[in-house]
Amino acid sequence: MGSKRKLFPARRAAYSPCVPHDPPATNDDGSPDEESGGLRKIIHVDMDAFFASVEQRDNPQLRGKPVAVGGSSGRGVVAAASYEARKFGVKSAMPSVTAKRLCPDLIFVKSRFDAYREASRQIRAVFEHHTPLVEPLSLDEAYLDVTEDRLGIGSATRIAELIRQEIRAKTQLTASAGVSYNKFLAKLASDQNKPDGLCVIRPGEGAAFVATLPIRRFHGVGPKAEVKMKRLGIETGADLAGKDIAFLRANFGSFADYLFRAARGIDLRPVRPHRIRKSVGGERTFSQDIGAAGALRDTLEEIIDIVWERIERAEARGRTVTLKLKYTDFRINTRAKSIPPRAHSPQGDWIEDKARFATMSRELLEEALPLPMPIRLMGLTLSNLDRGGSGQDGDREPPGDTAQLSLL
Ligand code: DCP
Ligand code: MG
Repeated sequence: MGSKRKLFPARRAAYSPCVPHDPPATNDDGSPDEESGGLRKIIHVDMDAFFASVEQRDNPQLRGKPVAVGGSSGRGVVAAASYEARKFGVKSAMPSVTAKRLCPDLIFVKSRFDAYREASRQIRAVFEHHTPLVEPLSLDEAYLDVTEDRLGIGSATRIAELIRQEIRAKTQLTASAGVSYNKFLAKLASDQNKPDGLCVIRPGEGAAFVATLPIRRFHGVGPKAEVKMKRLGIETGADLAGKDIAFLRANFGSFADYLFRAARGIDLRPVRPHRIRKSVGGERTFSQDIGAAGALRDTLEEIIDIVWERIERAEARGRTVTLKLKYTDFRINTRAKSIPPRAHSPQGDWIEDKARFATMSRELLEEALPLPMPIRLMGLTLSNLDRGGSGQDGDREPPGDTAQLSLL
């Protein structure tokens, strides 16, 4: 989710048949739909400008104004931007200084994770009310399989509308939902009519929907892959669908099979309510190699900030910090530090605050100095995670992602 790209007006213009109706589990003649890959009814729910909306809800003075959640200092990054701020181009993961330049009236607000967690618990209760098959991806989004819903409502579209209403009633926040017959399409659909929107993609419509999309909207296609695809003449889903599997394998290796299916709107992954996350982390590749101790320390601080935010968002608690360095000759060096489990404490002993995480990270770097040569990449990971002590959410993993995500 971290690298989300928001181009709402363009997307809406590109595809608009999102009339509320339900994806049937079968074709008109009653036969199972090939493309539906198992007749599921999937909803993806994603809160609108989540952290920023919570702040606007709790402080009326912020309503209707451009708001960014995050630090405004030199090294700060925007975690969330209100829709008023997005009109100026402000978005998640943008350096705060850039955001301020784009929108001089931008109001920066410090994050309050307790409030976000509380809202997250409320929305999950709404989801669980309708189905036990809930796969949270982060505090503010989840996949739901409502093929057989608890209340026997039957219509996935109706359930999605009810969920949006219930969320609004319980949290005074708005959610967008996508309804379709697989996870890939449901997630694309929830993004389609944001904010406060609903979009339904029925069996048979997936391929046409995907054809219109810029390839950047395909989950997993980051800025680098985008550049490469454009060089190969692939700008949209239709361009991608026009390439055969041999071409895709030659150019994208193991990513090819996913791309081939995605370009046809096919995704067979089930909704998995209990995904086990092994680690949370992030890494940064530099445009110029770094060797000086001062620059290394500064970079580490940036990575600490971003990774800790990610840890909080994932509600993860872990015991081991790992520092990864990739040298200019591509050799990788990792060093780790752990807090020993404390047998007499029911909770064990976890790295529970940022200060401790930061201290352990700094110690790891100091122990590595001086480096034998400059590095091209630095990363931090928290692992040895809590498996359930703090509640149901600590061990969930983001969608189909590797546990570690690139920072940029
Ligand atoms: N978040 C973050 N850093 C990022 C991206 C997101 O801290 N790089 C946090 C803040 C967001 C929350 O996660 O409010 C949810 O992320 P989303 O990508 O769903 O973005 P929003 O909910 O803010 O906006 P949207 O309406 O586009 O979903
Ligand atoms: Mg969101």
